[in-house]
Amino acid sequence: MTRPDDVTPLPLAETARLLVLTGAGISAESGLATFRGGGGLWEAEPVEEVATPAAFARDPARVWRFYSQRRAAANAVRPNAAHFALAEAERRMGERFLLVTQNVDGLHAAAGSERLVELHGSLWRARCSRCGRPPFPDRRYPVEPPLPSCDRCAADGRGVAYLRPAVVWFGEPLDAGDQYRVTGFLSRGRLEHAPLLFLAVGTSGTVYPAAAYVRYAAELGATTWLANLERPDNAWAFDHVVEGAATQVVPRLLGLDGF
Ligand code: BV8
Repeated sequence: MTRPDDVTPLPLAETARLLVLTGAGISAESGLATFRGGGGLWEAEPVEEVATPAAFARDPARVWRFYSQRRAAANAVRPNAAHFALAEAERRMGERFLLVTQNVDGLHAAAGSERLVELHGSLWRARCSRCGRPPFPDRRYPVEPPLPSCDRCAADGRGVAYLRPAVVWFGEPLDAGDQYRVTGFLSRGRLEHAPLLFLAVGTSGTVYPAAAYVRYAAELGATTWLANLERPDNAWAFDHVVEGAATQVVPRLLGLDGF
């Protein structure tokens, strides 16, 4: 276990490819609650009550109150030094860099990241709970009926279909295209015989399939790092574990301390 002051930069050789996976911990120093641990989101609202399709079918207003609270919280904060360092690393590495986030708060995009996969969707998009229309930008804060509904379903005479946050709930599949971007990036590294590095930041490694990416990367020959405030249950899966706050550790790992 490495301490923040002992952090040495990742060995980012000219041809190295870097995939970074982030979780709620990278947004903690911006002021957003994480999911697990003291004061976590899921303590206040049990997952099965607010982040499953059944919960939405049972009580859509309650689910919208939960997500409207999260939109309000995310709207009130800004990216931190760890978000900005990752955006700078992308600018320097280009297509040899890919950022994959489990977060739905929009802070990576706000920091300038573009080579970004929002694996679990985004707070800032909505979609219809019935028809297959693509997700679209939405910044409203519904908290009680009448809840926002799909104008296309109404126009097609299919009655009221509620809109829902365009996030991936438990029991829902991740977007196949997003998953392919992750596996394609990692396997291309092997084809090019380029050094492959995998860095996870601020995640407890409890939610799948994201929690399994470190093992997939290792099977492809990647060297793996975890930067986390505390040692999570899946720390054993990483070659290197750096214990510390993301704003202290991430810039140093990327060789961007004080950039
Ligand atoms: C699916 C979106 C299949 C909404 C979320 C095995 C294989 C496949 C699936 C499963 C499996 N086992 C179980 C499953 C089912 C399930 C699952 O993984 N359950 C878990 C609980 C066991 N997975 C699914 O349901 C997935 N779907 O598999 O579908 C399928 C296939 C075909 C057809 C039908 C179905 C969908 C999972 C996505 C769920 N949606 N979020 C929303 O955000 O509201 S998950 C939710 O958890 C968030 O996205 C969050 O990001 C994510 C993971 O949590 P973390 O980010 O890690 O956050 P956490 O609080 O846990 O940890 C934060 C860490 O940061 C801590 O360790 C802390 O120490 C650290 N930290 C704190 N401060 C700092 C810090 N670190 C650094 N600096 C700091 N300052």
